[in-house]
Amino acid sequence: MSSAVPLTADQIADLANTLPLWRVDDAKAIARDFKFADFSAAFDFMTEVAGVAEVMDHHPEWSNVYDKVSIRLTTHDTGGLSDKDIALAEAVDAAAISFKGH
Ligand code: H2B
Repeated sequence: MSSAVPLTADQIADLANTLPLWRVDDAKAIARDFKFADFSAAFDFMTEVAGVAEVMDHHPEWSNVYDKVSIRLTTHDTGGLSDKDIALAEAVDAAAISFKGH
């Protein structure tokens, strides 16, 4: 598994354009909140993301309350944002499209 490459300051400043659905948390993490039709849909979404995270060997910090899922992405190995957070965020965005009601 390739090691994570930290984002540059320019890449972090450009996240509003490259990942417009995510907010940047103190230049250290990105976060996005989801709302689904019900708990079942939320958990199905989490199951799909969990599979992607395992394949990527890059894992979200997240929480679930009934139909809501909050995801925060940061790279523990580098202590900040890396290319792996962008890749996982893109995969999360793609997974979310297939779920209605968020
Ligand atoms: N996930 C996240 N979010 N950050 C990491 O630094 C990280 C990870 N490192 N998943 C991976 C696992 C590392 O611990 C393993 C050994 O590859």
